Amino acid sequence: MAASPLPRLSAAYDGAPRLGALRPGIVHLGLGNFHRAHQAVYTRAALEAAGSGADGASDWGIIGVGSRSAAVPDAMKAQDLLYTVIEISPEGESFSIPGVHTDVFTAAGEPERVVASIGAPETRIVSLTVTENGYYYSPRTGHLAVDDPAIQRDLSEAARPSTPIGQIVRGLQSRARGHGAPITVLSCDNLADNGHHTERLVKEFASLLPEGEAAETLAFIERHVTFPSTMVDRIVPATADHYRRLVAEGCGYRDDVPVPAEPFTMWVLEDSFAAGRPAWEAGGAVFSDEVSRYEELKVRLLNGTHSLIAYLGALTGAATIPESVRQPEIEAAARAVLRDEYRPSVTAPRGVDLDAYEEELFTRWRNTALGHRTSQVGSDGSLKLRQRIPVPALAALDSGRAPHFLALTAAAYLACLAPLPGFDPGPHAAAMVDPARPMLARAAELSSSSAELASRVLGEQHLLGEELAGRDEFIARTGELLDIIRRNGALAAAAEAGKV
Ligand code: CS2
Repeated sequence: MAASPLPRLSAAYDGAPRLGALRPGIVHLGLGNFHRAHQAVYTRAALEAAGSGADGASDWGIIGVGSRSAAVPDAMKAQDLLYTVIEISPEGESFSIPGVHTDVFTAAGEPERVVASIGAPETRIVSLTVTENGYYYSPRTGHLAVDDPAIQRDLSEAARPSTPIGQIVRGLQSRARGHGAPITVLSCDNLADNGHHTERLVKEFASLLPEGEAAETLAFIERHVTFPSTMVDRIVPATADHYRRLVAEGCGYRDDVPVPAEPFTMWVLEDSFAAGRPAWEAGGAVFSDEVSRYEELKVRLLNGTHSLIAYLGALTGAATIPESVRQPEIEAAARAVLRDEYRPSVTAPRGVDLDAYEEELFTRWRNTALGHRTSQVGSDGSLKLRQRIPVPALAALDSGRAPHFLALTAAAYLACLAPLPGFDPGPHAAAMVDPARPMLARAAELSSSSAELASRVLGEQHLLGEELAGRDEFIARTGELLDIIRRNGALAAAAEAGKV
């Protein structure tokens, strides 16, 4: 006899965790797993704490805007906009349903609606998780990529913008022309100084509008828009069938788009909101005047070390971060890069103990139940590494120290992503997605040695920014370590990197 199909999440839902008459106050760009397991969970806690639980009303519901793929929006719509967050620790799983979205759609499908939603008077926050890739800035200058065809199109075609910066400016422009109500733009991406960075790009885009429009929009931004910086942290893998099965077994319903996440979660924000905010502190968010310190700490110690673990691991055949970091040579390299090369470049925020922070990171990375994939962390390295490596590498070089393990990170990245004759980086490296692949393939084709490849990619192509492009000793060390990886493997390079 065929097993009877499980009820859908929406049908099985008894309504208990459902918030009352929820009204949208936030438009969120980037309906990925990270947003769904982070901001949505904090918002849930805020709404419950505000007494808007089962029967109350609340004005901080979220309109979730996906970029292209309709898969998550469609699945959420089929489930009454609900989905499950599975918190996964070695001790077991726990399940929760944030239920804070009031609508979801895709920007590619309904571009006018993105502008209208950001422009609506009831919208008081527009938040973003669009990844490093979504900001359309030149890594060389940090300024808006004005020559990018997508930015050009968004500048000439007002109604249907496709880039997040274009969408935000067009939305702000409609506020400026219409009701004039204030709004906060809240970047939640892993970028240094993400608030100021976003503010700069928004203003640069606005200043390129036709003269009168530019002046009107910029004046509105100056007076009525704030851009708080934030530090976001939670390891959130991609959804896979395994997680759908966990929900079916643990909850007895079918959820097509559950989100797995580690138990750890952290959110630090500047408290400068132009039109109010949910009481996110109810979910543990911290409002601080030291956000940039938290952000540097996180982007370097966590994300930077994570990249090294991902690339070395992938090269050794490790599918996941825990499989990678349990290899003694990789753990030793991770500790060395974190302690000796990232740590000297940060100042601990008040009350943060860096030794404890480091130990907690290793505990998080060892979470085998979560199975965060090396190919996921290794993807988009050409954009991520620029946020992680250059500042600490330059600081080390300037103080006379050679950052061997930062060079090893760059070398392991090249070994994974650049097609090298006679070298197979394995399936996990092959699964990494990166917009720089064509550039790396060309550079590999033109290079007859590891040293030459390192010099083309870091020197000529500025993979790690302009300043590091001029530091020959860093580039030469990257080439040497790449050569060791090609000849003797990633573990040998990890073991040898520090022995100079
Ligand atoms: C990771 C991050 O993919 C990556 O580059 O380092 O996604 C990391 O898991 C999160 O930033 C943790 O907050």
